[in-house]
Amino acid sequence: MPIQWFPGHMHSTKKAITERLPEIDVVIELLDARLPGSSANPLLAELTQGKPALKVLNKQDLADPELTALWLAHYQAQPGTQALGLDASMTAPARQLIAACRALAPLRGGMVKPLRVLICGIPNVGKSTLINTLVGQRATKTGDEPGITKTEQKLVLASDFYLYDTPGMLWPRIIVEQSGYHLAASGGIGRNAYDEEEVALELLARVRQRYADRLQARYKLADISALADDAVLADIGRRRGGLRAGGQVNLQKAGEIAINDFRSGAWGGITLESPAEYLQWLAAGQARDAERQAKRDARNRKPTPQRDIDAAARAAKAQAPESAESPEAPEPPND
Ligand SMILES: Nc1nc2c(ncn2[C@@H]2O[C@H](COP(=O)(O)OP(=O)(O)OP(=O)(O)O)[C@@H](O)[C@H]2O)c(=O)[nH]1
Ligand SMILES: [Mg+2]
Repeated sequence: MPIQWFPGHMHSTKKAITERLPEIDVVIELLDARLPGSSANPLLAELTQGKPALKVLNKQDLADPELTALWLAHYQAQPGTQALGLDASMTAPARQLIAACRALAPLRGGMVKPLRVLICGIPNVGKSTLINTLVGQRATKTGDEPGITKTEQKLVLASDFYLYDTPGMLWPRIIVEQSGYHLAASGGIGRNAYDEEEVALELLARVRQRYADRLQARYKLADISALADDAVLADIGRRRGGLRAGGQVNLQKAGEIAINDFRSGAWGGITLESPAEYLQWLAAGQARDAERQAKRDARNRKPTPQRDIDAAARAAKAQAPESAESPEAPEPPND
């Protein structure tokens, strides 16, 4: 079952963004540079369609620079799309966004027509951190868990430049299974919506494909290429004190350790997906989804069982007036 997380406050966020959008000049969508495809919210794409937009691959300090370059090239190649990588806590690069927004809405500016910029993206991606960096003070609350910002907030960057911080939003049905795992591993999904051991196993399976050497170095493991994922997780638990009384490995604890190490960058800069991989998963997810939908439609079209037809006929007969029981069909009228 893919991981899903669309709690009630995200419905309110969707409504708030929909209501705010008509007066927005530029949309900045923050993506997580470690999982750009999986962190791109299709619901936001739908809502903000047609608005001048900037894609920011945030947390690039935690991502693999080579893959970040591939993703930026992927987005830049799309018509009308501008993308850049960022570490939201760094002031100078963040301030480049101000000029980029002004360039996207050249007719706005000045006290009468202030530029209005909406910052949106998945939970915990760094929206509020970026706003604080831009405004130059802790104007909005941040924190290392999803769901810190609860309601939309307007911040004044300059007398003619407004920023709107929004609560993180996901989408009601995540059809790419890998995306659910990547979102959970990176901290975009509430802790109650996934199992740490399962997510850590998926994370290790993914990470070892490109970065097995990093895992080996971090946990002082011998060559892991012949080990199954759960054996690698057990080794991590053993190395890092994820043991139960009696010395048995606590895989849940080992899972937490692995996820936290990934999130804090202890494995070095890691990106979980390339553009080509993500597009492949998306196509497979869409095909599976279409198949499921076709099956559901076929079930709904199932022929009515004979006993139901007979019952309906009996009921109709019981209700019909006497004359309708005449065996002779009425003559068609002559014209
Ligand atoms: N390493 C790194 N950490 C970042 C970056 N941007 C944000 N963070 C951290 O990510 C966590 C989440 O940041 P927030 O700014 O609260 O994220 P948000 O998108 O506003 O989250 P919600 O309000 O919950 O949707 C915090 O611990 C930040 O310090 C970045 O570019 N690099
Ligand atoms: Mg926030």
